[in-house]
Amino acid sequence: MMNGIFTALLTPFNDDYSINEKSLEKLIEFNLSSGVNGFYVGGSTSEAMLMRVDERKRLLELVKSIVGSRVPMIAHVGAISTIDAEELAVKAKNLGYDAVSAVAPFYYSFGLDAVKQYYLDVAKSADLPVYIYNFPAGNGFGLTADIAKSIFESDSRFAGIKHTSNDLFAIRQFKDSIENITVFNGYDEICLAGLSMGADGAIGSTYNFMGKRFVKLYNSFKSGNIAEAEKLQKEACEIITVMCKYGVFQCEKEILTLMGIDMGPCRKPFLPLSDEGKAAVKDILSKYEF
Ligand code: MN9
Repeated sequence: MMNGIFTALLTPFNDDYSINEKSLEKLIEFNLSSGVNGFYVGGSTSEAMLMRVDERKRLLELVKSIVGSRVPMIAHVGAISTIDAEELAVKAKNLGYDAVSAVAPFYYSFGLDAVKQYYLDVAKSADLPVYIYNFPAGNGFGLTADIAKSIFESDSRFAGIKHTSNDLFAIRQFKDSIENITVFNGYDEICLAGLSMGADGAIGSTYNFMGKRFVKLYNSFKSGNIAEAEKLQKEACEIITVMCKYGVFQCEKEILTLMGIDMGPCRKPFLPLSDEGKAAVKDILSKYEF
């Protein structure tokens, strides 16, 4: 069973938007030294939806070759097209990933039966534990405990859910209606709340530079030091509030670049960080310790 803090890994790009392999290695080593418990590779944070399938496969390959077997790794393989998701799932399996995850197919407002079939196809192709990526704000499909239960009953490979939603009650319902399920909290700004509703861990983008803080928060929560966990969450929320204002991924890349890991730009149509955003990031770096 997986648990703890998993970094949803960013993808450093060169100025021509190709993957910056040197920075990727630095970013991974920095995260491992921060004590994170695993990596979620090729998800929203990696800008996977702005990459071609061959680039997504290359990213999975690069990350696995750098990390090896040091921590568990989940490959996100979700795509609008089942064929693409299956191809990525096979790649993840062949590379030795521990599990796959997939966002529901989007854009065409697929019906529930189509979504279920997509998940079954992904599970069969991957032949690995599958984590459903529930991200209703991003793709319009909201997973309920009833739907999750019917998917989990259809194939024993379903292992968990990455729950990127503010519906905290749903975490409790997933945990209580499906035996042995692993639930990861998805919004870092409510990490502690998610843990207190039964989440086994958290997967998030801000852990790229705040891994140490959230590992400490997780350990504090587990050992019953709630005051410490609340303090860590409160400060993280102050930081994330600023990031949400100027662009979460752009701010994360800027912070890490200032910390010495050249992260480059986000892919278009993401806009570059504004001058005001850059100043706000500098201010964050001067106020908090990472
Ligand atoms: O992977 C991330 N979700 C998305 C999880 O980016 C959609 C979160 O870590 C958020 O970036 C973060 C800021 O809202 O909580």
